[in-house]
Amino acid sequence: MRFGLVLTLCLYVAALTGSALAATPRIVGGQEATAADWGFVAALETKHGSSFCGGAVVAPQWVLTAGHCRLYSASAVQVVAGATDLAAPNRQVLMVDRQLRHPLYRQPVKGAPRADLMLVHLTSATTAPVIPIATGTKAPAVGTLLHVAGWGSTAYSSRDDTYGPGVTLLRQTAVRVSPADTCATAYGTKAFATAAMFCAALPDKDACAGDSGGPLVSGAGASGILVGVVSWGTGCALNDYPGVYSLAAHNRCWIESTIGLPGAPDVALATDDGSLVVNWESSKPCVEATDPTGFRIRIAETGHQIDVGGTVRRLDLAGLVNGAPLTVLVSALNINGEGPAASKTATPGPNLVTAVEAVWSAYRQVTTTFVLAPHATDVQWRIEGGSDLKFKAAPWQVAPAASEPTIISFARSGVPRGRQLEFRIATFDGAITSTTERIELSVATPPVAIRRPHLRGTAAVGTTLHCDLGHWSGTRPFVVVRQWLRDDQALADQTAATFVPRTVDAGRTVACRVTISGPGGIVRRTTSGLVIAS
Ligand code: 4AZ
Repeated sequence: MRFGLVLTLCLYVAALTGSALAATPRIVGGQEATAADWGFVAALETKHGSSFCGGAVVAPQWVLTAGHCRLYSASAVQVVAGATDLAAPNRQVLMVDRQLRHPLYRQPVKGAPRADLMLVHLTSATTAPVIPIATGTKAPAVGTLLHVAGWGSTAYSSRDDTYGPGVTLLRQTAVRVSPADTCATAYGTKAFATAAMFCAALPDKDACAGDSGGPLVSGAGASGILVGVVSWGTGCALNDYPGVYSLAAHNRCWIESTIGLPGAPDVALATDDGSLVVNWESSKPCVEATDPTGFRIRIAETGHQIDVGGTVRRLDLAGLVNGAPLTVLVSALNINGEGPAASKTATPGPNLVTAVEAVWSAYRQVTTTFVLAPHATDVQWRIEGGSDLKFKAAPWQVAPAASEPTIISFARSGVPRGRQLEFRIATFDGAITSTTERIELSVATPPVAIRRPHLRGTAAVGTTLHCDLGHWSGTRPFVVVRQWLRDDQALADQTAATFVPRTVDAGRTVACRVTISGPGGIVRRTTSGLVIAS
């Protein structure tokens, strides 16, 4: 930090140092860094190309830097990754769309931020190498040799509290982990939070203004591990004021939950009348963990997929198939994608309403039958769907509480044949249950004679003749009408199954005309005629 603590503590500095330090060249006190060792280092620049903070590539689209480096809006910032020379013509410049500060970032002492971390999201992936974050929770042992790099000031003058200019070629220096109490004594326990920060120093070597957000690493090159993030300090390379770093390991949970996929949620299923209630909890590895942006719920058997927002924790699935077990998968989503799914299987209780059949009950008439399970309270029901039949407006009906199943039959006339129809019933038990059950009516086929109608009996006066209907296929029910004919003329009132010819019929031809009307159409067939003997 260039401002803030530097100013608050300048009195101490003056008092403790007595004589002001001369400006020291380099990061402060370092050497030029190589891309082989520091490929994961990133620079935060303004759109004019002036670098103001360092950072480390922790995932192809994520750079970890300091919280106090959020100086501009994301659209005003660009990131140079994988380059040590910020002026190199082939340097990789990446756009930024998010700057996520650690949720606990604050400055209880101005200039001495806590949880001084920020994750910067790049609009596209960098090809720069990714540095792993140190495991464990504690700072390395006192005296551990670490290295820090940046494009910040190479000089600081305590005489007039001024910082020298930054550099375009990355510089690095070694520092050693300081004892925590040295640091707490130097800065005060209000400014220095032992668990989350640590100090590092070596004589005349330090990170300085503009190095903030940059990486402090153990090991080198491909075996480098991110241990700290440059945060603040009084001046640079002052004997009694070691550089202060955020402890990366202490914040690993927040970092990993922000740059990685969300974990599988905890899922619980409750079954109800034809429904499943899905409840879940987001897996939260630590309080600072970044919350999922949403959840995805899938039903394996039906292929249904429902996306809900990140604050939703419950989904009611109604109108499910009777008695069939269903597997529900729930996964969490964040800006990095979809996490692994947790799955639970349960069998919803039988629907309150069950579809029995939809049949042609007469020509152009359909009867739909549903059964309501025994119900303790009154149930309202109505037939819905079949928009072409205008069933949408069917009024609610009440089925009183019943200890036995209730049959609901609904007849509709004027239904054109040859149409595939769907009926739906909705029920409402006065509380929450609203179940729908669908039923399909197939296309009606016209009557077709498999065996034609024919006359049985002897064609003689006074002897009974039978009008046999033959055999018919086609969608039932059939309405059958017989008509006896004499010389092709209909005989009034002769529509019974039998006919007894009288003297007047002798020598004439008698036949029976059969009319079969079904939902699929009307067909007429006349038997062969018989000449009546006298
Ligand atoms: C800065 O302003 C800054 N010597 C970073 C680190 C230190 C001082 C200032 C520690 O970026």
